[in-house]
Amino acid sequence: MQLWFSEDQTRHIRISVRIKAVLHRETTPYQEVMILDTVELGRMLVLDDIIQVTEHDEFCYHEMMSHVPAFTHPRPRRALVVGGGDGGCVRELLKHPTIEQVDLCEIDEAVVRACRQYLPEVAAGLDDPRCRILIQDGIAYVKDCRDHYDVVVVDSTDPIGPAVGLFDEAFYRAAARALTADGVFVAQTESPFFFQDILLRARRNAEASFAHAALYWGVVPTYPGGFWTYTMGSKTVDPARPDPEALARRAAAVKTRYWSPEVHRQAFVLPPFVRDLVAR
Ligand code: AG3
Repeated sequence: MQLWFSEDQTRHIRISVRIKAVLHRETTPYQEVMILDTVELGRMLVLDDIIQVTEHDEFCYHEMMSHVPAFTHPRPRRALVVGGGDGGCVRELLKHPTIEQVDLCEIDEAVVRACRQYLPEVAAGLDDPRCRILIQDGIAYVKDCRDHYDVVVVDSTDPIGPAVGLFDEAFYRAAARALTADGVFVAQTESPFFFQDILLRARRNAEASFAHAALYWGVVPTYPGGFWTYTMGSKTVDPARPDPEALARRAAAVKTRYWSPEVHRQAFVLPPFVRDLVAR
């Protein structure tokens, strides 16, 4: 028998992944949480039928979400991850020697629990003494923070359900207030092929809330289109022009498989169709 999981990536395009077993399935007040064991991609976290993490390609996403903002900041000490209950971004941020604290603000404790049990390598950082887990709504949490974090990473789901507000301008402005004077913000902003409206809205929000706004990209094979974007806001440092020497020096302390100083710099070089899209 063949068992397949399919995600509708758009209304007319699907990705299907062959499954060995359903390891966990639970309906929470927020969503359906599933962990599937797949034939080719290792274990996979699926929320409301949308692929969030596979063991085989999660590093592509988590490294770009974490290291690009962390290396943009001159000396990050405190970081906040909004969403990201699997712990992948926490694990990457903790690799930075200057990091003293990473707060994870995840709305659904079931995601954290399932990932700790079934995706221990992704969730590895959650037991680090520098990590604090807050099970609460990230929008409400960020609204009450002032001048506290050096880096804010918004590791959200697609803008459906509880994540909708994370794509609003009010949230971007609140995140800017939660950041210190040279703070850096990043959000995952979907595919430039299929979700241009999401990306453009994030871009406008970042421009309205930060001195510098920049888009960068990376490859995540299991996300729609495979070509993924990240939108950054920064209060002082221009993210698109990192100092190559500083990057190379700091990179020596951080072990990665996707991110490198060269990948970091080229990530801000946009193919003309994306450049033109955001320049509009
Ligand atoms: N964050 C979700 C990225 C969006 C995936 N979208 C999709 N497959 N349609 C992932 C959380 C990982 N920490």
